[in-house]
Amino acid sequence: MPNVAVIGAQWGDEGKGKVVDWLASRADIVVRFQGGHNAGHTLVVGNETYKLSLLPSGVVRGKLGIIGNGVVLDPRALLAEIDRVTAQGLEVGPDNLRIAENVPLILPLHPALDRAREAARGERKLGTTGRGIGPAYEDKVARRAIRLCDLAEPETLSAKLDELLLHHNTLLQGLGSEIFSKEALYAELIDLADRLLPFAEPVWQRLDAARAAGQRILFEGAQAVMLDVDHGTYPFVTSSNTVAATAASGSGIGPAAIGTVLGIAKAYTTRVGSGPFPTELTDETGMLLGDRGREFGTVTGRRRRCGWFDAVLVRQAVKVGGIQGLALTKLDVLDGLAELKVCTGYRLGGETLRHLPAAPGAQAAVTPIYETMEGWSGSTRGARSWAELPAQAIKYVRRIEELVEAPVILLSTSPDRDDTILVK
Ligand code: 2SA
Ligand code: MG
Repeated sequence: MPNVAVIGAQWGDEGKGKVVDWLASRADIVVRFQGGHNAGHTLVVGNETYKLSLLPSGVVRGKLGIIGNGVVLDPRALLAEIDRVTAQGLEVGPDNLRIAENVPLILPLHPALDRAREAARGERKLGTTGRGIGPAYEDKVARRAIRLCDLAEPETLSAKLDELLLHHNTLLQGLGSEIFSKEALYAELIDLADRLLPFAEPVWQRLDAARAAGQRILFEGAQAVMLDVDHGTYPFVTSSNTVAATAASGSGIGPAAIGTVLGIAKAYTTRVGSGPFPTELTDETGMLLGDRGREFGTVTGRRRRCGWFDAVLVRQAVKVGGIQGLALTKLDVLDGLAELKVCTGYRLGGETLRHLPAAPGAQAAVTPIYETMEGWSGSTRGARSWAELPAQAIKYVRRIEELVEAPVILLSTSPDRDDTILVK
């Protein structure tokens, strides 16, 4: 297996966790390169269910996990997650988890600002996860972020906190929120330093050495292309680049090392949070997909919006995200539906579009052009070979490949890791 990057091809929750887990067993190192604890992966291993947010999925499989510089790291969330999986019997320590020393930190003022802003937006809220992801990336780009390495330099930390608080307390006051005291933040960070610093290192060196030694690296994306800060449904996006190219900049390795790019797509579409969703179903079929697919957010428990497969959107994700092959998940949720619809284009005014335009007004106004396909009556759940699938299900998959212009190379037929069909 060459190196592989796994990214979401829709709006997240495509089932990346399971596919990453499946691939992790064939890799030596698993790297997170963007996002933070807004991500949520559910891994089912035997009788144990792990809910991971920040930890690279490989740690469940005894692989080395790396948190790259492109992530925004909430130290308290990380330590809580480590404690949680430790209680489930896993061992997580500096031997199997390394963190980029230059990773920016999420501090308590970031979720406070995230939530205060969302509240101020009212009806126009973005539907963020409230984890402080956006404000933390803002601080990184504005060059005032506290980074993990700063915890080793108390004087640097103190000076940077002054600058950070000057900025944030002004903002928080303006929003009518509580402000933060430097003393408390400083004391907390110094306190966390002992537990966190043993994980810190220039991870780019380790990745370089791994590459030289022919080790296999798996890059684990979070969120999805349609939530990319450049290529997604802006402003209803997350604050990082989620495309495969970010695997390089977000971990400190060249783009040639990324290897094969695998996109994950559900056999239908879901979205959590606000923003345009052309194929959304607000009727009984939408409810059915949500109930059968158990469409609730891993992190926040929010009910996900559901709709038909949007081939225009996934095709766009394939192109801008650099996706070379797709893993299609949750096909079984469509079992037994008499008829299926697939969106093959949009109508806007008198025009037919084969892409999602960038302007928010246009994104909200497009209406889907559907192709209707016959459903299948048999079950695809738990199928482990192509031969076990109903003929109509195979037709559906083949049609998706044609429309999105990428081959389906993996098919996942249940949350169980072994219920996976390698198509080619
Ligand atoms: P944020 O918090 O600033 O990243 O939110 C901005 C938008 O990005 C969306 N977003 C997500 N969408 C789907 N899944 C995500 N992670 C969790 C999961 C979601 C959960 O994997 O289950 O538990 O609710 C995720 N993270 C961010 C978010 O909904 C906003 O639209
Ligand atoms: Mg998720």
